[in-house]
Amino acid sequence: MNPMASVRGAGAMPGQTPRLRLVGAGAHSHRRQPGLDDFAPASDDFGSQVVRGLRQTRKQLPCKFFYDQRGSQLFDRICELDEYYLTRAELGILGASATEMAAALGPDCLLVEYGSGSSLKTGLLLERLQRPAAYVPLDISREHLLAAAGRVAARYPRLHVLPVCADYTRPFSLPACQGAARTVVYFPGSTVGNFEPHEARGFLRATAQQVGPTGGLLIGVDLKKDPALLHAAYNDAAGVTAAFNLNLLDRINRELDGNFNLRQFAHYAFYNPRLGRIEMHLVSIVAQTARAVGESFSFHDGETVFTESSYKYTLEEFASLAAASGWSVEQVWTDDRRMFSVQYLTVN
Ligand code: AVJ
Repeated sequence: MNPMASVRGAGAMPGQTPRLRLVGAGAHSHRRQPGLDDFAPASDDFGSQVVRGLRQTRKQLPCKFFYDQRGSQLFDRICELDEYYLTRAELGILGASATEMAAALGPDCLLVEYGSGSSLKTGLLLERLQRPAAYVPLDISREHLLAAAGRVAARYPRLHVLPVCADYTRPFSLPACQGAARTVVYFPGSTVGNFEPHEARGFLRATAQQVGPTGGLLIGVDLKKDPALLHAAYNDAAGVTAAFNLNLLDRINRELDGNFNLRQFAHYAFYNPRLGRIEMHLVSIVAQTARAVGESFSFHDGETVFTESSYKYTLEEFASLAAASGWSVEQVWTDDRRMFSVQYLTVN
């Protein structure tokens, strides 16, 4: 499938001006594809980070590399699991309160979604926004991004959809958009939990810079709760989370000429109450050596590769994190079981 066809899939015929406006290349983007602002890191970035992570005494791999096409598909399946309460709770909050959220964001806002993935939650919000200036889905997975941008554009033919392929932890510029009253970053899914607290502060400060003094941030934040519920959410019975975690090694095999034996690694996730985070690891269940990027990496029996942190916050903890990073929490919405929160922050 030609992704452009789907991005332009708002009914435009050849020679006709598409109703979907695809403009605004940022200063440093690479136009690998027309209509896409592409800041995606070159693939050697993956290789060098894998080598760096696996050379350490405590081996680790950055969780952003989970989201290749296969990983993004597995993540979508995670969101449908019984045990993975996060997505359902967040969708419930949006369903109940999207009108209030849209009112908080105000008219003519430029909505930028970080890590848009399949843009599943966005419709609820987009439908209630008053004259949105544009929707900018931003994701590291180019194929997933373009497919989702195409679906949003087809569903809302009058909306400007301006996809940006970027790693939002690296510098990038937003597409120019005239007539926007404010820029609001939408960061759902509690992905902020993947950052170490000091990284979260850095990210929040950078986001405040990105949106400017009139900007806002609508963010999903998972809350502290019974560790048994947290544990189950990352150890689903169907093994989808395990497949998601192991896909990282498979991706190394596919893209970096690796020879990891996936049957000799196990998914291992647990809640660390002292640090208030889920830790996800891949445990080597035998002593072994694997190769990738032309290097070899040895593992002791029981040695782990740390693949993801998912921090959980209390409302108070998150408010003080925000305050330390240039933001004020304006409004908080939660589900009745207080599992999850969606929060609207404005720049101080
Ligand atoms: C998308 C980062 C929020 O931490 O819950 C799901 C990713 N990892 N299951 C999370 C994830 C394992 C997810 N975030």
